[in-house]
Amino acid sequence: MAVSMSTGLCLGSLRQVPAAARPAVRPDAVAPGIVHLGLGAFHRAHQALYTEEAIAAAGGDWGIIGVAPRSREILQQLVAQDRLYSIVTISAEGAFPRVVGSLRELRHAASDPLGVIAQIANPAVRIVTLTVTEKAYRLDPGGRLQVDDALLAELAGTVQPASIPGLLARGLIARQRAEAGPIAVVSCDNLQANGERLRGVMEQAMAIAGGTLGTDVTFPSTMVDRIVPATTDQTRRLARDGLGVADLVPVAGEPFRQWVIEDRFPGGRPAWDQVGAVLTDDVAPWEALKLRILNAVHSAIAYLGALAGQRTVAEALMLPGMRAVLARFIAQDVTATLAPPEGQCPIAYGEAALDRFTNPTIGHTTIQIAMDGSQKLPYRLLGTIADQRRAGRSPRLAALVLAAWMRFVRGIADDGTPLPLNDPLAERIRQAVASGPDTPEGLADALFGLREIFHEELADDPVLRAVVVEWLAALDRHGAAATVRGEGDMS
Ligand code: CS2
Repeated sequence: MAVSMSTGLCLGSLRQVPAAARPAVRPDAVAPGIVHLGLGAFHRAHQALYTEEAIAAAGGDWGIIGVAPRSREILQQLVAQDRLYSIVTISAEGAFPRVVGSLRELRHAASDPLGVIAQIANPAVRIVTLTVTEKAYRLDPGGRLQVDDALLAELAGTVQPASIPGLLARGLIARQRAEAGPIAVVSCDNLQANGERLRGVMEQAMAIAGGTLGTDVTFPSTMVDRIVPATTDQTRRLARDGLGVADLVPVAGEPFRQWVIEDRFPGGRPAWDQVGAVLTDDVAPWEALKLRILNAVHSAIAYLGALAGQRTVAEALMLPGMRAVLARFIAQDVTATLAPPEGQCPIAYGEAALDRFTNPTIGHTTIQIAMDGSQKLPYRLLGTIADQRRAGRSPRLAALVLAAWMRFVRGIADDGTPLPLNDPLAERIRQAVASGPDTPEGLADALFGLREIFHEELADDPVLRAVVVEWLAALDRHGAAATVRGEGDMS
C-alpha cells in the first residue's frame, strides 16, 4: 500500500509502521507510575526506552508522565502524535527508527505547575526522574543551593513554582500531606554524586518552604550514558524513511547505551535490570569514570574543535594529534584520580569512548557540547585538576582543556569567526573577559576570578595559572589545530 507523505505518526497509523519498528507497549495501555521532569531528547532516547522495554519484559504500572518545564512545542507535537515518537539508532550499518510508547501523559510545568505538583503527590506515582541539565540544580561551587528572590518567593508559596527545586519542594510537601507513600527522586543528569547533590538541594529547599524531607523519600544516584545529538531535518527524514509515516519529534542516538542505578526505590521500580541497566549499591565510581573521562574528553573536543573551526565531534577528532593528546590526557591526568568500578580499566574505557566519538554518522556538533561550560566543567574537569594539584602534580593536558574553554568563551574562533556563548553565566563571563587586557594573562585572571565557577583553591593556585597562561599563549600564537598537532607529535 502506498503511504501518503502526509501521514503522521499516531496510534491510528501504527499499522503502517513495519512490525519491528512498532512500540513495545502502547501509551494508553500502561497506568502511570513515574513523573519525569525534562522531556528533552536525552530522556526520550534513554530512560523512556529502558522503561518501555522493562514494562514489556516484566509488566508493572510504570507509564511515564512527561513534564516539559518550559517548551510547549515538544508537548504539542507529542500530543498530536498520541505521545508516540521514534528513536533513530544511527551507526555505520544504517539508521533504524523504532517507535517508543512509554509516555503515558504529558504536562507543561510553566503553564500548569499545580498539575505537576498534583502528580508528584499522586499515590500511583512512586518515582520522579529528572533530566534538567546541570544548571537547574542551582549549585554553587561549594555544593550549596543558590537561593535568589525568585526562588524564595516560589518556596514561600507567594508565586507559582517555575524552578526545579521549587516544583519538587512543593510537590514533596503536597505528597507528605496526602500521605501518598514512599518515593524515589532520581537525578539522571551529568553531576558527580547526583543523588546526594539533589538531596542536598531539596533539604535546603524544603527547609525554606517550611517542610522536611521524610525518610520515605530516597535520592538514588545514577550514571546515564548515550550520545544523543540534537534532532535535525535529517533525523526526521531518516525516521520517515524507516517508519513509512512522518514523525515530527524523533530523537537520534548511537547504538551504545548504559545506565547504572543505585538500587534504592522504596515504592518499587520497573525491571530496568532485565533490560540492560546495572542496579548497584555504589554508583560513584561509575559516575567519576564517565564524567572525568567521557564527558571531559567530549568537552575537550568541543572547545579545541570549535576553536579550530570543526563542526562535529567526529571531524574534530580527525585533527592531527587530537586523539593522541586526548589519550594522554586520560592516561596522565585523569586515571590517577579515579578508583574505577571493579573490572573497569580507565584507559580501555577512554579508548572505547573515543571510538564512539569517531562515529561520523552521528553528527554531534561541537557547539552543542560547548554550551553551559560553566556548569559542566566543575564536574568534568575541575575535580580532576583539584585532585591532581592536591597530590602535588601539575595536570598539563587538563590545563590545556581549561585554556581551550577560556579561549572559547572569549568568543572568537582561530579563523576570526564569532563563537556563540550559550551559558547561564554568559553575562558574567562576557563582563569578565571585557574587563581585562586581551592577553593570555588578562584572560586567565579575568576568568579565574569568577567565584561562581572556581573555588579559591584553584582560582588562587599560581602553578595552575602559569600552565593555563602558557597554553593560552600557545593557542593565541598558533591556534588550536597547530597546538594540538604539536602536542600530539610528542606522544
Ligand atoms: C555531552 C553529553 O553535551 C554534552 O555535554 O558531553 O551530553 C554526552 O553526550 C552524554 O553525557 C553521553 O552520555
